[in-house]
Amino acid sequence: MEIDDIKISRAIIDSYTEKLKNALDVDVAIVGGGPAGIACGYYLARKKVKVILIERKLSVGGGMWGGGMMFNEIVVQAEARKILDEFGVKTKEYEKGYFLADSIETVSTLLSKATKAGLKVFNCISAEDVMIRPGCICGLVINWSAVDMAKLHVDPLTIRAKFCIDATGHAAEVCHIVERKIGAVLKTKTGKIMGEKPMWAAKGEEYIIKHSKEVYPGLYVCGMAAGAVFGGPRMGPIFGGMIISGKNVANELAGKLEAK
Ligand code: 48F
Repeated sequence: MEIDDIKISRAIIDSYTEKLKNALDVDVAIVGGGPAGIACGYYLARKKVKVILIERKLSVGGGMWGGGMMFNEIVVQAEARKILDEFGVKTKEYEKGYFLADSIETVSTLLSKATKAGLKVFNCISAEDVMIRPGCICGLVINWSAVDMAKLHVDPLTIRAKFCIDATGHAAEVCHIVERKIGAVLKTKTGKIMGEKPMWAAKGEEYIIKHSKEVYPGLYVCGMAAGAVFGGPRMGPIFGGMIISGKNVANELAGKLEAK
C-alpha cells in the first residue's frame, strides 16, 4: 500500500480538531507547563478530572530542563524525593536531605506520566486573557503563540473551565492580566501582585507551598507564580516546592470538584 500524503494531513487535522473541541469545556485549565503545572495536571488527571494544560512554547517543561545555569541536574528535598520515587525518577543523596536528579529524566518522566494519565497538553498556545462572569473567572482566552510573536491582528478563541490555574512561573502572567483588567482584587495583602523577593531557597520553598491556593474566585496559583503573586523569595534550582505545590493544588481542586 502506498502511503497517501493527504491522509496523513487529514488524520492530524481531524484528531487535533477533536482534541481541541474536547478542550473547550473542562474542569480545570492550567496555564504553564513547568514542573508545577505538569505535576498539578498529573494528579488531577489521575483522579479522572477533565484537565488541560496550555503551554506557550514548543517544548513543555519550563525551567526544569536547564537545571541550575544549564548544569542539567536538579536538587529536591526529602519530601519531594518521595514524589519522584513515585514517578520512578532516579535520585541520589548528595548529602543528608539533598537529593539530586537528572533534569532531563525528571521532566520527560513527569510529562510522560501526566499525559498517560490523561492530561491533554496544548503546546504553542498562549493564554492571553481570562473569561469572567460576575465575581468569578470561568475560563481562558487563547491564541497561537506565533500570532503574538508575529504581532498579527488575529482574534483568539475561548475555553470554559470550572477552575483556572496560573502556573506561569516567575511571570505570573494570568494574575497580571487579572490585576491589570479588574484592579486590586487578588487575595494578597494589598489586593495586587506583591512581587518576587531575592533568593532564599529554604524560605522560598516553604512560601510557595503555603501560598499555592486560590488567588481570585475561580483562579488558583501554583509553583513560582505563587511566590511572585504573594511576595515570596525565589529559590533557584531546587524543584521540590514546585512539584509539591502542584500536587497540593490538584488535591484541593479534585476535592472541590467532587463536592460540587
Ligand atoms: O517557569 P516554569 O518552569 O514555572 P514553575 O513550574 O517552575 C519554576 C521553575 O522552573 C524555576 C524555579 C525553581 O526554583 O524557580 O523557575 O513555577 O514554567 C512556566 C511555563 O509557563 C509558560 C512558560 O513558557 C513556561 O514553560 N507560560 C508563561 N506564560 C504563559 C505560558 C502564557 N501566557 N500562556 C501559556 N504558557
